[in-house]
Amino acid sequence: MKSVVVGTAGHIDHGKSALVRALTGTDPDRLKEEKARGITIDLGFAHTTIDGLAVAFVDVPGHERFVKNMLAGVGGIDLVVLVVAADESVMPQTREHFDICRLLHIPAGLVALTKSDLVDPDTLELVRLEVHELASGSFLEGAPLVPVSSKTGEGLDDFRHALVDVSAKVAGRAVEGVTRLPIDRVFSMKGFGTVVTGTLVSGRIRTDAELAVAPGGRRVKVRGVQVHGAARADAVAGQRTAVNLGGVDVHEIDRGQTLVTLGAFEETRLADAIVTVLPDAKPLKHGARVRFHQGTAEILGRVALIGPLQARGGEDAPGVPAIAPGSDAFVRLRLERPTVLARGDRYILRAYSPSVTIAGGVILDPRPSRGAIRTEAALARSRRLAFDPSAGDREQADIRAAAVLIEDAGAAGFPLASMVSRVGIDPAAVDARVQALVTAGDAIRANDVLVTSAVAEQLKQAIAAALAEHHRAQPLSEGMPREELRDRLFGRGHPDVFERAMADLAASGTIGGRERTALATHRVALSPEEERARAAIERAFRDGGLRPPDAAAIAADIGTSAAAVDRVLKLLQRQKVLVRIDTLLFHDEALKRLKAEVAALKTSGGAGARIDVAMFKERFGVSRKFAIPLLEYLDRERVTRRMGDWRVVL
Ligand SMILES: Nc1nc2c(ncn2[C@@H]2O[C@H](COP(=O)(O)OP(=O)(O)OP(=O)(O)O)[C@@H](O)[C@H]2O)c(=O)[nH]1
Ligand SMILES: [Mg+2]
Repeated sequence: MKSVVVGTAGHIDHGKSALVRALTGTDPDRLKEEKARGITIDLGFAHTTIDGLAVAFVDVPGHERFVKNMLAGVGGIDLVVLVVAADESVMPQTREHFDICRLLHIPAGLVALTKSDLVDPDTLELVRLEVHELASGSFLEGAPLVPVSSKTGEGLDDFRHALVDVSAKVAGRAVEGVTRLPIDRVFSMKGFGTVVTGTLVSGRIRTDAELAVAPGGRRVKVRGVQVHGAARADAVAGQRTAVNLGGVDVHEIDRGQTLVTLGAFEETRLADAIVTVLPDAKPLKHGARVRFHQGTAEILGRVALIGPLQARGGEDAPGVPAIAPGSDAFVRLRLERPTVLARGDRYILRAYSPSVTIAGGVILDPRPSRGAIRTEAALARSRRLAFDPSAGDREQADIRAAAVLIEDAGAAGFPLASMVSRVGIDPAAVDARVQALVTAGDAIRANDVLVTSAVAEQLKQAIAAALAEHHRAQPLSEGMPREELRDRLFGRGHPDVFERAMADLAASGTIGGRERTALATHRVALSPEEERARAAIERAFRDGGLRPPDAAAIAADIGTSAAAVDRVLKLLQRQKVLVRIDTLLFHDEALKRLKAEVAALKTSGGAGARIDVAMFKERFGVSRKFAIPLLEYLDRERVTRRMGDWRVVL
């Protein structure tokens, strides 16, 4: 069954609650005080089925003091019923609620001319004209305008038909997206515990699911789900939903928090956005203190002006002092408390005092990094992030925005996971969008992060330059240890980005080496003196076999400096020509031969399978000074195993 969430809107006493009651049989005014005073104070809820369409109503208060409650209800609605009493016509909160709906880009709606029983046809016609004028040029232009009387029931059937017609044009919501339920009510139910309600704006909620309450990140378990007053296995986007939560007390949750998929959102206190200032508001000044309304949350904050959407009259000025009524601009919102936001979210701004609605808009980047905003660069960045909120297809704009955020991230990389909340891409579409960015050359993927091609290129150049410098300074070194190279170049970058650059450099044949990384063109360059030393040293160690020579003696013999001999000895060790055992150096060939000969003792059988120090000394013609370290070396190499005074050949 298709379901829609319908919000009421309109001036106080115009018959919003009475209409909902007439349509559903439920009085949405549930508070004692509401019944006593005959006005709506907080949100009310009721549901019904019309021609196979499940309709959930969110009834809002008309009183100007309770607009903040109205705002908590209007966030998730699919369509609005603008209620105008025929005996009073358009009044201040008719306009304010209507403005809010426009700023929030509520996609569809219709108008109920209530209390039709109280007026004559001429008056009704006059009200009709006034509503026409109000709606012209808006999403309500051409919308059904239905006279009704909740008292006599006249017009209710026409209204139901009109409501079904309008609902048919409402697009469904992202059922497969991340779960997001802005909480509008929290209460405790005997035998159940904590229950929260709200309009599920995306994703689904299953019984037994683990979710988080954000901000705060509190983990909760879904014990049960209700839609339209009936228990369900799950609720899907677009439904009014009641969720019974385990693991949390009713006092630990408030309206304004959101029930979300674990880990899907990062909390934020900064957001870049487009703002539209209402025509009859005062100019919105840089630094103005405002009330920010999004979802069911109201948060105090300040507005910083980045600049106009488009350059005007050839003049492009970042950091304008104020936004004129009726125009729009790029702003950075600085909030006094954290919340969860996604690109594409609509919001409303009300003045701090008196609290009247002054502006609204759409979030472009819910987690910008701090930094100067009243600059040409910040303005240019905002323009690249912008999209037309009334255009349905955001794909191209979102890919453009992703490119900006990937640029912002630099070498730290932009996590793929942020494509969902920061770019507003449906999780199911992330892979395709990433592929588009990679194909277009806007990004390079390194495991789970993205960087720009420019950053990847810079990093590769920096690696090559660092290696070239290393080779110049230490020509006898075969290269730099990988870790040292990474620490040197990449203190603040993402390790996967470094690995990707290294892999690319290796694949293109620019670098090589295993334990140490070197430019492929690098050859260990010996000076003539070093070359002479190398040849002499290698010969001396090869000839020495298991009785290697003293390095200092060689230096004296061939008349090279001790420093050159030292460098050559290190080189030969790195090249594994010489092998260090304790304080001694042996030629690798001598050790290999030794291992083979000892191992061969086993196959010759008999007592040969065992050996002690004396036998070893005699057999290999070495003194104790060499015999002990060599035998221990053989133990380590698992050629022999020590058993008391003996060693068994393995
Ligand atoms: N004669 C007549 N009276 C109506 C009609 N609809 C509502 N009323 C009366 O108008 C008064 C206000 O109606 P509500 O439905 O509470 O108005 P509301 O728009 O919900 O008011 P708030 O929620 O406080 O903004 C009540 O006394 C209703 O009985 C109607 O169609 N005809
Ligand atoms: Mg009411």
